[in-house]
Amino acid sequence: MVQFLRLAGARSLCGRPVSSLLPARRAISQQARERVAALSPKVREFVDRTVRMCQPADVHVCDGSAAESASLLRMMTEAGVVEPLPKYDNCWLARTDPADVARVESKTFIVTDERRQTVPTPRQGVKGALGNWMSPADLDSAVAARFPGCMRGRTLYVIPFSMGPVGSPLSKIGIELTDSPYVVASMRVMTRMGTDVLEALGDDDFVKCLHSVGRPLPMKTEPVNGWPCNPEQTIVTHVPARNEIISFGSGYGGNSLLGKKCFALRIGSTIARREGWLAEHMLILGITNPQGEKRYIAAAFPSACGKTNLAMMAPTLPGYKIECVGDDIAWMKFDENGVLRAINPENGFFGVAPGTSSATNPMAMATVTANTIFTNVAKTADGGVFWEGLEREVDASVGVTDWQGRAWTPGCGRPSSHPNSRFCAPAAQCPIIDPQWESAEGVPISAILFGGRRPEGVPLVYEAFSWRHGVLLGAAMRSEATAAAEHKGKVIMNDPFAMRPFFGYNFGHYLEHWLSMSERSSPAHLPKIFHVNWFRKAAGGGFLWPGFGENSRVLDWVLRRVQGEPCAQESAVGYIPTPDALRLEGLAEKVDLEQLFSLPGDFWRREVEALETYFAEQVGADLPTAISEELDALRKRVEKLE
Ligand code: GTP
Ligand code: SPV
Ligand code: MN
Repeated sequence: MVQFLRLAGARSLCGRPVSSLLPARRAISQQARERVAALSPKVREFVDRTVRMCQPADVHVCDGSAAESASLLRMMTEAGVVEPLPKYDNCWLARTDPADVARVESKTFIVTDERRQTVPTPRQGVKGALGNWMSPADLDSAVAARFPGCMRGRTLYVIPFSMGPVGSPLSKIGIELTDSPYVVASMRVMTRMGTDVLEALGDDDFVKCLHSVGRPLPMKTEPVNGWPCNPEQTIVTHVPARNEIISFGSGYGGNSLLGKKCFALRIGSTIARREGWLAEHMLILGITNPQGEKRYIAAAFPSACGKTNLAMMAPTLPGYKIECVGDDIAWMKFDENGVLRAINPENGFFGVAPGTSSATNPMAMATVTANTIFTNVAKTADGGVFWEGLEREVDASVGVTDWQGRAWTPGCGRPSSHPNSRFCAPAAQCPIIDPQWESAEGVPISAILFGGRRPEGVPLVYEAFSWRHGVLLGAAMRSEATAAAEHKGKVIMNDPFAMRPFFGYNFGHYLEHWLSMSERSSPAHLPKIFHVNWFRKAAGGGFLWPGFGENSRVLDWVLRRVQGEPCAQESAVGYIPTPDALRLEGLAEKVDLEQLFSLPGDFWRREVEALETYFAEQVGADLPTAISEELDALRKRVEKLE
């Protein structure tokens, strides 16, 4: 049984967490020393080095057990960091400091000797928007300015975790050292974590992940909402050459659950480039048609653009079945037969709460009723959760407390939940989790979708003419800004491959890597590439397409294309469905197909121009010739549009 020596006795006095008042301890307990001594020499060296620098009061090596998690959650409850939600089974609510609610792209860096390894050289006078570079020397000073003594009075947790099923040839192991028990509880949901990972690791190398909330005890000022963080000093850094991640100051989401965006995408994409595979911001779903034929599809949409929803979709088209492999990240590799095999490296869903309801995503709703940690949602007086989108199914008259702990009533003028509030739930609980979701060799991918929020001009679906054209579709992705990062307003932003915040290396080199992938396959096996847009709006403002379960109609067309059905016609942007090819029978409301598929010439000429400018300003000399040739060809095709 685990013991949380110092904080176990901390009780909340008048709502004030006592933990912050405890004096720093000098010595690490004997028990902790023994557990650290039992680690492999490489892990021990990492822990020892971190203990010397961060000076925690104690060290706890996580075993990943349910008892350990329960004990941590109890301790956090007593300290006022989380509270139980008695309406459900083992569910918890955390409220953060309102200054720590999303990923911080502006404070995220990739560390390489040369700037150009990390980012293309933007045109002079233009600010680069494809990631931030930091030199190794600057990283050293950033670490020296933040980490010494940063865990004083706190426990350092050692989290051994596997991205991907433990032991799969496609999986990778990391060790996260953190002073946040919330991170431990969340990592247990999001990754395979614990003693069996240490056993699988043996003496091998691993991705080193160091995280601190950056608030040693005693704290000089009380944390807001009992959530320690250090927004002024926040920094999220990655060193591909050393497979190392160092994150300071934020306890939230991708800033602190380091297996997710930091490892699985940023460091992951650099490993993938070296080893010849792809680490992508993509959902993976299985789809079975009425004839019983099953295929797998991967899809890249930017943050908060519908990956979780599509991955768990309840299809309205009769006879179809959707099963979920993953909702956020795909690691994909062509096998010896040229088939693209994908695994979901994660073990849970860290999904956007607002908008999730029994009407839009019943499978997600069924997933989050047990063993789930909610962050920054509202709660009801009867111990349940509430957020925007649940108005029809949760009785708000019982009394609602908003995500900042204030009384909330419908129509009061402010949202009950933060727009980037999240649920963190075990994937295995999803009622439609795919039987192959933990398959060691991965599932075979037949189609790749790219998409985003495009209120104007971009049709519901179109298919790339070729792999090369498909790579342009990914490179040309744009979308309305979202609440998942620190952007303001609804501006249309370039978000190539939905990876702009997550590239681990120069985007131009990433494009070369994608282009080269077709050589690993054959026309019979190479996935077809599509672009989708559920978010086109009518002149009046409403969405032209009902979305959610109705997106099965688009997947039906995609599947028929994969099977070689001639249900497509050429357009300026790619193949689009022939008239009547899209199955619309049974739709509750009539859809204006003409508007949904129209290709306004002015819009597309502006779009191509904007892309030319973007590539010239942002990618410059690193843009592969194949991509500029594809864009030239698109320009010629849209010149003829009315
Ligand atoms: P991250 O976890 O940030 O990567 O986001 P995500 O891509 O998984 O997005 P998610 O599925 O959580 O959807 C985000 C928002 O888009 C929610 O508010 C959904 O209700 C909304 N949404 C998802 N699918 C559709 C759709 O087909 N049509 C419309 N109109 N909205 C959708
Ligand atoms: C995203 O922003 O794409 C997310 C949430 O999935 S986070 O883990 O914070 O990156
Ligand atoms: Mn995401």
